[in-house]
Amino acid sequence: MAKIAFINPRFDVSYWGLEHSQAMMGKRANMPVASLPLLAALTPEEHDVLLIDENVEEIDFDRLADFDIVGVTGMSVQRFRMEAILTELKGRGCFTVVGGPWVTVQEDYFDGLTDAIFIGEAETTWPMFLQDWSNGSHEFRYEQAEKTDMSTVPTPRHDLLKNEHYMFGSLQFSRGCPFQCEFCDIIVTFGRRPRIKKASQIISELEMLRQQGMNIAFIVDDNLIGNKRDIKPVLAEVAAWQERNGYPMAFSTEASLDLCEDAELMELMARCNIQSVFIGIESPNEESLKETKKFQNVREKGGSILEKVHQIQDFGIEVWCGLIVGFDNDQPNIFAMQQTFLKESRIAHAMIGLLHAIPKTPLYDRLRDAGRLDPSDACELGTNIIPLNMTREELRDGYLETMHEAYKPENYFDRMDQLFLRDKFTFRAFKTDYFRKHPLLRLRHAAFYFVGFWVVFWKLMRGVPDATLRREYRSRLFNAFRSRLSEPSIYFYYAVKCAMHYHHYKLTNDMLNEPNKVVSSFGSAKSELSV
Ligand code: B12
Ligand code: SF4
Repeated sequence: MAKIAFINPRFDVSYWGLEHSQAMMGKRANMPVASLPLLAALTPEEHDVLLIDENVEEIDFDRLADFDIVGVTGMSVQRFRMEAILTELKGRGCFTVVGGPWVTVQEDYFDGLTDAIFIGEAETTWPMFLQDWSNGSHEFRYEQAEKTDMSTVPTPRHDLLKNEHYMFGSLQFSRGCPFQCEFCDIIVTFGRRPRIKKASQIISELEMLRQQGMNIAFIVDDNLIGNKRDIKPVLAEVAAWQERNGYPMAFSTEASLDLCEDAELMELMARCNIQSVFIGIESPNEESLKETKKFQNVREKGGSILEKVHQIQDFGIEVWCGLIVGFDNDQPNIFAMQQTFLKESRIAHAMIGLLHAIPKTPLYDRLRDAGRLDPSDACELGTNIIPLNMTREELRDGYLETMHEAYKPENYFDRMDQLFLRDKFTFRAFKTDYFRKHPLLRLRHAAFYFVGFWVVFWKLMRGVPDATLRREYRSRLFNAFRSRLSEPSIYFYYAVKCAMHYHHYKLTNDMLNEPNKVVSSFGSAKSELSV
């Protein structure tokens, strides 16, 4: 029997982390990483497992010195903190192992700090390693010969997480994506053939999340609709579960833009109560999309990107998006193009990022061969790529300017008001037959959202230090309240979006004040390594 701990290192402040809003909402992190509870479930029962998420609790290094194995996970943006934690653990003589997205693509990054590394998925290699370790004959590098058969993945041990500190839970339906974007490491690691869990597995997981008091969850799939045919029956069963249980859960997820082509799929998602989708739109510049092989976003049928986004919104699913600047085909006017696109998109939340090259991707290889990669690990300029049609400083400054424009209150609320007030967006999920036939459920939801609205309103008025912003939120919220009086779900979400705006706004302004500490997808500048 071994004592095993898994650690998820803390994230620096980022667009996604919503750090500036969380404290206001009484939470410590947006969501737990999905790997921790899954690794616990993959560990045979005879071992003791402790999960530590540094985003919600301190790491007790003294206690860890007693553990037989300490595993660390993490993605690129966590690499400096992973390194610091491993250094501290090694200093205390711990046996350490590392897995997850960063070591998968940069295998030698933690050399000297770890006793074993796991490349890619670990459903078979983790139990195999434990067996080897028990026999005293473990290897240094583990990589699965075959991709994980998703129908065998156990229910993650959500019960081992400190769920009360998260805004929402996480769960996974599928892995892999059929597309071929040049910058994407997901297809390098998880492949282009989407693999989906059985509905029964997902339902067990939903039951578990419910037991843990979670009623909102992010479906962490790379692209939920990567295999449209096979995901439909799974969604139908999840929708039936929601109906049987009176819709206890609400979801958001990630999907590709071709979602708009399939009304049946959108209807199933709505019936599951998937309320919003994050879509990688990346660029309104068609040449850049072609360059990066994001062909699914290049206009063929069904209209322009904007029209496709509007179709999904008009159906009743909210759209969030990712935008990238820095492609070879991007000229300095790309920043204005992105701003215009966003303005017309009615999308409130856009994660604007600098193109960066992740090791093992085709983009990385191409730029390395062209001598256009900055090998330095520090990222004062926010990315490791050397752009073609502008200087690195121009790219960084254009990125900051685009973020600034996107989250200026007047621009953000203009997008919100176009969607929610002018065009009267409603969540399709609340208009399905089931909801129509269950007035009591409608009433319960309405009461929940009504109370929720005032709670968030109160938190905003107490938590936002800037009086001008508070005034802006107050007037916007009263306006939303008045315009959508009979639809509490809408003004509740509007209030939540004010809280999110505060995070984006503060993050952007902090970056503008210190441009050499730019926060990006590649991580914020290496700051301090001490534990
Ligand atoms: C869902 C998701 C998000 C969510 C949730 C993130 C979160 N905090 O959990 C959101 C949307 C918030 C998000 C944000 C970001 N993300 Co993200 N995200 C994903 C996505 C699509 C799925 C992650 C997931 O939950 N997978 C399911 C779990 C079960 O899989 P897993 O973590 O890989 O774990 C398995 C193995 O890796 C292994 N394993 C993992 N850890 C360990 C540890 C040990 C010891 C062992 C033995 C094994 C092991 O075992 C598990 C079972 O097989 C991945 C793509 C992907 N498929 O990995 C990108 C990904 C992880 N994200 C990435 C990035 C860069 C980001 C952002 C910086 C934004 C961005 N894209 O620019 C921010 C980070 C900010 C933040 N504070 O979270 C990159 C990381 C690149 C890299 N190679 O390091 C990825 C790979 C995709 C990408 N290229 O954009 N992300
Ligand atoms: S659509 Fe998304 S997940 Fe799929 S290859 Fe492109 S970037 Fe990767």
